[in-house]
Amino acid sequence: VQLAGGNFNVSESVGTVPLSVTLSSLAPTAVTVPIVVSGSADGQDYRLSTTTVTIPAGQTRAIFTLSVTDDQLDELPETLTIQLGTPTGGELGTNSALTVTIDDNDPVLSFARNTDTTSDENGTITVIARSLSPVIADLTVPFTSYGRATLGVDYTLSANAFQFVAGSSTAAVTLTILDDAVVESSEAVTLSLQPPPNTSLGSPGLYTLFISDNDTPPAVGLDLNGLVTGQDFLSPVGDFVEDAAALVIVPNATVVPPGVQTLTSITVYLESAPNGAAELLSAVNFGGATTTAYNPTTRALTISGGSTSDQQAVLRSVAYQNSSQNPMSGGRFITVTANFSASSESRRRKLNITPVDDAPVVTITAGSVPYITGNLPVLVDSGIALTDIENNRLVRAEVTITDAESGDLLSLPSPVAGFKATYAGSTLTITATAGTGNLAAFRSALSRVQFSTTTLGDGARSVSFVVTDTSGLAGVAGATSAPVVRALTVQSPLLVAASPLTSAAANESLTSSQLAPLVHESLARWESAGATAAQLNVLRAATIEIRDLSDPRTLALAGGNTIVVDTNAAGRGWFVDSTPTTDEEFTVPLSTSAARATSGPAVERVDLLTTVMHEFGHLLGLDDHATDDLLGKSLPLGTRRTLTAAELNQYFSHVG
Ligand SMILES: [Ca+2]
Ligand SMILES: [Ca+2]
Ligand SMILES: [Ca+2]
Ligand SMILES: [Ca+2]
Ligand SMILES: [Zn+2]
Repeated sequence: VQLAGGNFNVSESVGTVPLSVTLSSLAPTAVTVPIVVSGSADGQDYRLSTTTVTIPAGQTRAIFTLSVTDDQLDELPETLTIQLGTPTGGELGTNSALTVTIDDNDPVLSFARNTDTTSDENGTITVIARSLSPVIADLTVPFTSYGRATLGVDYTLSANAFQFVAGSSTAAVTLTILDDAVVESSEAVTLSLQPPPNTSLGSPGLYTLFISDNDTPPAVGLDLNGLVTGQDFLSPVGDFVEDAAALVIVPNATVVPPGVQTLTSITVYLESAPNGAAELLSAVNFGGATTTAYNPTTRALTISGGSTSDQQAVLRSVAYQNSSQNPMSGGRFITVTANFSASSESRRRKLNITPVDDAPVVTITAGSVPYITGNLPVLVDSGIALTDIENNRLVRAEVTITDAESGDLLSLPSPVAGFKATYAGSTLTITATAGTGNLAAFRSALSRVQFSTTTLGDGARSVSFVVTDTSGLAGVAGATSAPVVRALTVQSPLLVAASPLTSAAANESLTSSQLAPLVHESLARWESAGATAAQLNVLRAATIEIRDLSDPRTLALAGGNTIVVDTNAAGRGWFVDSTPTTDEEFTVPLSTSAARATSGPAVERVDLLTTVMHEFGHLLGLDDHATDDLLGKSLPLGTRRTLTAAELNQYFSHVG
């Protein structure tokens, strides 16, 4: 008795396998033999039809069956050794055992879905493969792809196989769809799983992705930016922002003559141009197509000549420009008309215009403003001008002394109706009490800004003006003007030379009747020294005030055509010469034009004649001198200085 056949392999899906026990020769009685099973497979993996095989008398073969269980577990191969036991009625042959290896057929592999459709020609799709049960070891499952969509042209794949990780039951591959500009029909790609050995293919084993084209064929007729409804103007093509480069209006326009017609010309028409000649259309000629220059009267340009595609190319280049610095905001409508041989089509587009706030401009008067320390405040620039292209209201003006000294002050004479002014840190800030003010009102306020200082010493100041507007645009901050600078020159007044105060003079107060003869004599002396008729007219027109100047050394000063003389010569007392035409009180000559008194009332007082003559020099445009002549910066007590013809010539040779 022995087994028929040797060792063999079966798949787990094989079902039932017949096995034979044979006799070497006919036996007179039935032969019975037991079957003993061993191996790694257990009762859950197979079933034998019997445990004892009986070969009836008169036969040499008996069949029993091995049924293999097809489970869904991913397993290693399992073995099953069938061993014949000791027979009854026969002897055991040489082939008494065989081994069956059960090869696993799991996992069962499939796609998670069998199809997807994209409505757009871009994006990525994650394709999932799955196994019915978790894989027991890392598993690579290749696939093939085919279809009208072309790998590398219409799509790419992240891998050419699904990689299952041990313990998992899904794996993914990313399919990336490539967008082209070709008008084409829907295309499909199909992936086909290729299960490796000892796995099996489930359902679905194929996955198909349908890729819809997103490129639309040009409509017949005129199409602006893919919108053929005639309502194109409802979606503005874009914003033209003030100062921007020309904006191309219909970069994707298409023109296709209907039927057998041909394209004659294309007209582009700007429906309104509230900014007049600042607004225009332009185009770039292409191929055989040319453009008439934009006509500001008809507000149109016409494209003609060349092929349809030439004219289409020119149409696509049409651009809108607005060079106004104060463009009217809102929309501009543009009509494009394609004139075909037997019909025409028009479409409208809309542009939005966005203005930009330009800063106001401050214009200052040329030249500098003279100021004598201690004098009344001087207007910094009564001729200041303000402009703003949008004529915006202003919120603020700032006037700053950029090189201020400690005694400096900027102010508005109070009150300037409608404005507040605060001087802090060398800056006078002027705001409208109503929050904003118009240009004219701010100009008026700025024209009244005045400067003064108590700081002695010749020098200069720079006064900077800036103003800020309101922009006039919701949510947009205003713009600030570029600073402009008005120059000031600051000069010291005539000072008394260092000297003690005279108590007797403290209560004196010069009168105009005392002053008048000395003014007359000053004029006569300038005339005799050679002043011109024009200069003498300036001096005759001068106003001479007597005022209590607060500085403890200031005797007098000149500004504009006014001379101010201190009431009591800075506390030293004036010497009012009762014989002004002669200098007999001053006996000691100091130079050809100066002398000192050594006795009499002139000695401890300041000479009023010298002081008036000095200030006359300023009215004629002369500056102080560092020397001890008539134009010297300070005047000692008891000293008279007059003027020679030679000195007058020398003074004006410097002035030029
Ligand atoms: Ca299995
Ligand atoms: Ca395409
Ligand atoms: Ca502007
Ligand atoms: Ca402005
Ligand atoms: Zn002076």
